[in-house]
Parts: sequence; structure tokens; C-alpha cells
Amino acid sequence: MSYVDEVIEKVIAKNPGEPEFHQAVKEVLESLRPVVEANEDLYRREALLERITEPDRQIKFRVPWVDDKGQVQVNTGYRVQFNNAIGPYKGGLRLHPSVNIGIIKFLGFEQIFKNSLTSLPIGGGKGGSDFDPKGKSDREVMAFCQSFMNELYKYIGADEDVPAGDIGTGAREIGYMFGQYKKIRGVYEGVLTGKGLSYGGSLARTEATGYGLLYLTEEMLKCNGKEIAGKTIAVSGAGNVAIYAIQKAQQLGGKPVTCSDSTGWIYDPEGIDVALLKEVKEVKRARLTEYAAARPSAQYHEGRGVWTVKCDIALPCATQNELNLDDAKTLVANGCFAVAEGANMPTTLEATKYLQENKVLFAPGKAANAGGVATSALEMSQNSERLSWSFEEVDSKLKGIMVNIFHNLDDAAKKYGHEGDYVVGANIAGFEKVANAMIAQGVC
Ligand code: NDP
Ligand code: 2IT
Repeated sequence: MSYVDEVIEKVIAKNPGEPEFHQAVKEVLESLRPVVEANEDLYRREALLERITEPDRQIKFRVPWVDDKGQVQVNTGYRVQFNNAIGPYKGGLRLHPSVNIGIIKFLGFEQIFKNSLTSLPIGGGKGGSDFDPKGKSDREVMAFCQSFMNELYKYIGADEDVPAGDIGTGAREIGYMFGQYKKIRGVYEGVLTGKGLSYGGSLARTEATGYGLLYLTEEMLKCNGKEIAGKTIAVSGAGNVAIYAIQKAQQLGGKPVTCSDSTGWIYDPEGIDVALLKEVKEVKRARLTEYAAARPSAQYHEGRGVWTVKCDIALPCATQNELNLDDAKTLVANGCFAVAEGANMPTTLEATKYLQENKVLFAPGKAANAGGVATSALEMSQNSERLSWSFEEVDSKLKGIMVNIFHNLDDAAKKYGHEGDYVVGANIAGFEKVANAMIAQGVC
């Protein structure tokens, strides 16, 4: 049996009941075959694949808090510190009722390679809780965040582990967590990113994941003789990533016509009204029915269905496994020629394969959505030098990073004989730097 297959088997046996983690490991390791085969003796001796698929540590803790009725609630908190070969652990905190250790591990594992691709010195980690911020008062969210930090503070620090936002964690939650960390530790440091602008946040971090997604997509299209201008775009999600992806797509002359949340989706043939979407989601924290109520051109549908809309480009920006094989078939039948993942692992393995076999340009999340964490690393740099850069400076660095990522993965794919396969390219380009650093640092 090949080394890759052996390790995939071991990971599945050692981590039962964690399908998302198995999926992420399979996707990465299978596409590493060319580089693993070229270095098989060394990697086996180093147990490199066993080491890279085993987190440095997993922290799990109780998060008790008091709701507005005086009732004590208990959630579970997680932080998985996966790999710090090239820098301090870095990755977001997901607050969603679906969160469990397998989901945090898949996200932490992906983050290792994504962070490496940014070319910045950040290792991989992820955390979160099964707490649902939806429908909670600000005071309840604060109570949860403070309790979460009462435990998490022991394991993080500006040079150790720097969490940030993800699903359900935005500026409000990061603010409460930062305040509590400062209170407990008595240190004012860049321990979290995605902070408010008046206390160490970076301009353009809010926009970074969505903007970065479009910068990379634009470059991928350009290198394949296509462009965003004039194209119809289907977007899923209606959160941080989706909103700023829609905004940048419009700035580049594209026409995003859909968005979605966990209860339904919008088809707006005139193009999504970003100002209205921001008002509904960022200010009112309301459902998309409110968008439809305020916009005569918009149709609201219950459930899922974004990928049934005829489009040229699809940008999944909600959550994992939201684009399956049937969706991929529909997209291809409707003439979609590019899919770029704003979310983490939104496309199932079967759907990815189908899209690639049908010559759809496919940019995997660990490359396409790396603009968020890259800008988080720029926030860390600004915090370290105690300076703040202008929006234009951060945005132009972000654009440079995304263009560079595309060329790195394009080159890696070509080097190993898989031209145009950006999944193979991203995984190999992200992996090589981490693997070399791990070997250079010895068995630890
Ligand atoms: P938000 O919480 O801001 O938005 C998430 C959006 O996706 C919401 O519209 C939400 O709907 C929808 N959604 C979430 N879970 C589900 C679900 N199980 N089924 C259907 N819809 C769902 O999160 P972000 O925009 O920050 O994150 C979106 C994706 O992008 C995630 O995969 C995240 O890991 C990834 N990502 C985020 C980065 C960042 O900087 N924020 C960076 C890189 C990747 P509802 O409001 O109804 O829950
Ligand atoms: O998945 C991701 O890359 C994020 N949620 C952002 C992580 C970060 O540290 O900014």
C-alpha cells in the first residue's frame, strides 16, 4: 500500500466519527501523491504524514454562562493547535451549534496549508464552540465570550496562538474576547485579529476574505483568457465572506445575483443590493426575508437552491459541503466555467472531481479564501510595530498576496505534471514549506 493510503487509513482508524476531518485529510494527502512519491524514503523515516495529521494539541473545555432569564447555560469550547512549524498557531473561532471536535480539526488542518500559502509566518489552528450567537442578546453574547476567554487565555498569546473570527464570530465577539483577555492577563497585545479599528484592528480585515477571493478569481480567469466583467455570479452565504465577495465582484464589473442563509436564499436578477444586504445582516442581524421585503426585484425561496441559478461563476461562501455532486452537475449543465471557494471545504470531494473533469476552473478554499488570514497576519505585523496602515496599503498588499498565491499554485501544479489542477497545486505549494520546516526543526 502506498504511504499516502496507509496514513489515510490510520487517520480514519484513529479519529472515528470525524467525517469532515477524514474528508480534509483525504483531499490533501491524495493530491500530495506526486511530492510524497518523490520523497517517499525521507518522509516515511520522518513519519512526516503521521506527524502533520496529528494536532500538536487539542484543548476542550466547559463554557458556563448565565442567560437573560438567570438560567445557567453550558457550552463546550475547543482550540486545536495543529501545527506551528512556520509561525504561531493562527486561525479563527467558529461559533455555531454544529461545532464539534471533528469540524474544528478539519478546519485546523486546512489552515496549516492555507496559512503557508499566504507566504506569511503563521502556523495552523482553529477553535470555537457549539454556542449559537443567533437570537442572543448582546449581554448574553458577552457573557459567553467572557466565559470562553476565562479558559482560552491560558493557551493563547501574540507569539503563541492568535485566534480570529469565523462563522458566528465577528467584530462584536472579538471585542468582548479581547476585553476579557486584557482584563485577565493585564497585557495589551495582538492576541486576536479582526479587532475594532480603535483597539488594534486593521483596515480592510473586514473586507479581506471576500475581496481576496475575487482577486484570486480574477487572476485565475485572466490566466485562462477570461474575465469577471459582464459575468453572472452565484454566491451562497450572506455573512462576512459573501457580503464582501459580492461587493468586490460588482466593483470588477460582475453581476452577483444570489445569496443565502441557513433558512433560505435570494435570487435577485437585477443584482444583489449590497447596501441593503449589509443593513439586513450586519446591522439588524435579520433573515433574508427582510431583504426580499425591501427589494421588489428579489425572489426569496425557502431551503437551499442557489446552485440551480444559471451562472458563469459560482462562489460558495457559507459552509462546508454545501455544493454536492448534483449541484455540480447543475452548474456544469448551466454553463458555469469557474468555481472559487470562499468558504472552507464547501465542495464535496465528488463534486470537486466532477467540476474538474468537466473543465471548470476550480480554486480551492485554502487558496481562494486565504485573504482573510493573510490580512490577519498583516494586522499582527501592525500590532507588533504599533502602527496602522492605510486601507489602500493593506488592500494592495492583500491583492499582491492573492495574485502570488495563484501563481504559486499554478506553478506547483505544472511542476508536478498536473497543469490546471489548482487543488493539487495548492496542496503541494502549501505543504512543501511546512514539510521542510518540520524536517529542519527535528523530531518535536
Ligand atoms: P458568517 O457567520 O459571517 O456567515 C456565514 C453565512 O453562512 C451565513 O449567511 C450563514 O447563515 C450561512 N451558514 C452558516 N452555516 C450554515 C449552514 N450549516 N447551512 C447553511 N448556511 C449556513 O461567517 P463567514 O462569512 O465568516 O464564514 C463563511 C465561510 O467562510 C465559513 O466556511 C468560514 O470558515 C469561511 N472563512 C471565513 C473567513 C473569515 O475571515 N471570516 C476566512 C476564510 C474562510 P445564517 O446566518 O442563517 O447562519
Ligand atoms: O478560515 C479562516 O481562514 C478564517 N476564519 C480566518 C482566520 C484568521 O486568523 O483570520
